[in-house]
Amino acid sequence: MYAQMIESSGTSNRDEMTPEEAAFQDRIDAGEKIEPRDWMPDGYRETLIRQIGQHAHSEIVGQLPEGNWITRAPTLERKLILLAKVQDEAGHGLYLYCAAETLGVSRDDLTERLLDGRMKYSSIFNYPTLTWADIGAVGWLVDQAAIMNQVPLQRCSYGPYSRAMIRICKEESFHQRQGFDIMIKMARGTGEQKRMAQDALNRFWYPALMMFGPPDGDSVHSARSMAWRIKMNTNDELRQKFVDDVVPQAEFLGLTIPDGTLAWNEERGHHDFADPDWSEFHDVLRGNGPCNRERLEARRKAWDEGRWVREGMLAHARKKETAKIAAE
Ligand code: FAQ
Repeated sequence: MYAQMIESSGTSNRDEMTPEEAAFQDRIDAGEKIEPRDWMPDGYRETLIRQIGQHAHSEIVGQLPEGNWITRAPTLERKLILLAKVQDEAGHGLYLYCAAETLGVSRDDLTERLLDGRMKYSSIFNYPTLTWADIGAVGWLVDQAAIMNQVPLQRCSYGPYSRAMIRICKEESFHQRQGFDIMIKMARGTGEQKRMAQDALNRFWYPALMMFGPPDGDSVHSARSMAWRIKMNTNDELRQKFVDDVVPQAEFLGLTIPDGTLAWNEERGHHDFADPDWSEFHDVLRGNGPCNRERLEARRKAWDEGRWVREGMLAHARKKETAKIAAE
């Protein structure tokens, strides 16, 4: 099916390519990395800016639902671990903004595109973290979904993005483990703790499935992005892999995935499962999720209140540069 979509998008139709585009596609097909100074089609550059920028915004906005629990973590050890995790997410955002900057877009521009609605961040961060068990569910499910998507991206065609992914994936693995560890404690704790763990799974299951994007038939960018190796798998392939991995983990925890249709399909060698409510997904993307307004407002406030720092840093850098030129 994907071969057909790529064909119909014209991406792999060599007859329609300019000699430069054909040579570029040959490099991609040979598994070469594209570096910032290399020639690239405008569409390749724009797709990368969109995906990397959206990814960077997700890491930064993703700090908000977890940051919300730093002061309320149940022990000092949990507080330290959560603090380190949230700090890692900030670092991931910065690596990714740097990777996007190599494509000729500034961080200010990317942030403005986010704040005025031209760019998105992951739908998952528009859901609230209501209890401590939600922090476990975010690490277990959200980080696991993020890893599932990002491990293949380590092999993507754009050098700076693939290298950023290598470092990010190492840290995400630790994040997933800390989430699963919280879930083990909660699921094996008191009856009330186990109920909280189940409730967190109930609320995060379908939003986690939505992280992989719309079903393949509705994914507007997949065919082109896969031909360019900006994306390595389809949305449905990764969603299936996630479900297959998480089912035994939920069994280990003694928790029930909130999907009555979930069953192992011997013929396919995969689990059958129910789709999320895609109308909810599109509604969240349109800005109508439970926390969309709150999240954007927090980003806007941080951006406005940080203006004096950015201006101060710039003035300092300019002064140093002027002094350097004068001394030469
Ligand atoms: N949320 O044609 P496709 C993390 C949009 S990092 C919002 O399939 P594509 C770390 C899509 O942009 C999580 N929008 O799009 C962490 C497009 O709209 P546009 C983020 C979504 O790009 C953990 C439209 O729908 N990871 O969690 C979503 O080929 C814990 C059509 O969709 C990345 O960004 C969505 N879920 O595939 C932090 C990984 N799905 O732009 C803190 C890199 C789709 O035309 C705590 N990104 N859309 O207006 C990707 O791999 C891809 O961009 C996909 C979407 C797979 C997300």
